Amino acid sequence: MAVDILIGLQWGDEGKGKIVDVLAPTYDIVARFQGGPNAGHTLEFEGTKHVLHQIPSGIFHPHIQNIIGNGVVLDPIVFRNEMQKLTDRGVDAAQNLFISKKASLILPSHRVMDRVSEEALGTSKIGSTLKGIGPTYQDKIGRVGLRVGDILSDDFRECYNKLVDRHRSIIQFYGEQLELGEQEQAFFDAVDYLRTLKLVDTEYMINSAIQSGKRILAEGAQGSLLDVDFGTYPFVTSSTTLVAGACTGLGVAPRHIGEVYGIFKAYCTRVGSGPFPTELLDEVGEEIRKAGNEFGSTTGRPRRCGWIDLPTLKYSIMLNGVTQLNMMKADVLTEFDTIKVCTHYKLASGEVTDHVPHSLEAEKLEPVYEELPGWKVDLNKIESVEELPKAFKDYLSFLEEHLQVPITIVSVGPDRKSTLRRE
Ligand code: 2SA
Ligand code: MG
Repeated sequence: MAVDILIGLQWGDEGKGKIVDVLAPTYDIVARFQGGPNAGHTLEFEGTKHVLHQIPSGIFHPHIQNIIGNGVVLDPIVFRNEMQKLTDRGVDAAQNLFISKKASLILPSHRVMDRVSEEALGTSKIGSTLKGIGPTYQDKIGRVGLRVGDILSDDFRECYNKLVDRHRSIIQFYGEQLELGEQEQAFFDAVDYLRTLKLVDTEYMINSAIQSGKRILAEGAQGSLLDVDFGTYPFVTSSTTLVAGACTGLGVAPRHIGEVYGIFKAYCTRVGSGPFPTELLDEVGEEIRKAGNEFGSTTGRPRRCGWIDLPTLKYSIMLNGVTQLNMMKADVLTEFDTIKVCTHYKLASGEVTDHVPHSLEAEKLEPVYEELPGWKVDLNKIESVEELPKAFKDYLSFLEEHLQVPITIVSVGPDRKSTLRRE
C-alpha cells in the first residue's frame, strides 16, 4: 500500500486541515512530517471550530492512528496545551497519538532566538510566527539539537543546560540577556507529560503499516512556496514542505508514494513578508480578506490577499507530482463581477513567461491577467456538482486546462459538509 500525501500549493493556509478531515475516514494513519507550532490547521464540524498546530488532523477519528513524524519540530509546552484543549472537548488524543523519538524539541530559548533574530533583521524580517521554528531546525542541521527520544535518558537536564548555554551566548551576541523565567519550569513539566505518551520509532510503525496494507495519509503544513529550497527564499519556513519532505520526515521511500493531493485556494494569500506577485493592496484585497476571514490561525495576523497565480501553481504541481487538485474557499469570490487569473509573468526584460523566475520581487515582474466572469451565486448553499453555476464551472475548466491536473474536490464552505466531489 502507498502513502498518499496532502500538500499546500501556495503560501500556506490553503485549507489543508479541512481536507485531511474530510479524507481521514478512509485512512488508518494520518501523519505530520514537517513544521511544528507555526502551523494552524482549522477543522469545522458539528457547529464547532478546532485549530490544530502540532497534532495531526486525524485526531478526531478514534480509529485513526496519528503520527508526529521525525521531521517535525515539537514544542512540548504548546503541545501540552493542545492536548488539554482536546481533552476538554472530550477527545482522548493520547490513545491514538504516536510521536517519533527522532522529532526535534523546541526549547523556550529557541523562541527567544527566533524573536531576537527577527528584530535584528529589522525591515527585512521574515515575518516568522516566532514559535522557534527556524532556530530549532538550525540546531537540527547543526547537529546540536535535542530530540524527543533524549527526554528518556538520565542526562536530559544536562544536555538541555548545555544547549541553553549555547543559546545564551548567541542571544548575547544580539545584545540581549536570556531570561526564561517560568518558561523553564513549564518546559520540564511539559516534558514530564510527554514522557507518559507513546514515543516510538515511527519509521518502523509506518513501514510495517505499508507492508500490511494500511492506508496512510501524510499531512503537509505551510505551503510549497514556503519550502526552504524552492520557496521565495529567504522568506520561507525552515523545512521541506514538498512531497520530498514526507520521505525524509517520516522515513518513507519514494517508491511508496501514492496519490498527491494539491490543495489551493480559488485566490491566493500570504502571511508574513516576501514577494507576492498578484497581491491586491486595494479594496478588492480587503474584500477578499473580509469574505474569506483571512487572519492567521496561529498568530491572528491579517493575511495578504490577491488573485490566483498560475505560474506558481504550476511550479508547485511540478515539484510535488500532484495527481489531484482540491480547490478551497471558492465561496469567498461570490460577490465579484469578474475574477482575475494570473496566467503569466511579464519580466523586466519584456519576456512573457509562465516559469517562476529566480526572484518574484515586484520590480522584476508584472503579472499578466485573464479576466473571467464571476458567478454571483452563493456557492455555500450548493450541495452537488450539478447545481454549480456555469460561470464557476468555466472557471474550473479554465484552471484545469492550464494546470493539466483534475480538480477532484471543491470546497464551498468551512464545514466538513460543504465539500463537493467531482470524480
Ligand atoms: P516560521 O514561523 O519560521 O515558519 O515563519 C517563516 C515564514 O513561514 C510563514 N508561515 C506560515 N504561513 C502561513 N500559515 C502558517 N501558519 C499559521 C496559519 C500562521 C499564522 O495557519 O495561519 O497564524 O500567522 C505559517 N507558518 C509559517 C511565516 O508567515 C513566514 O513567512
Ligand atoms: Mg493555517
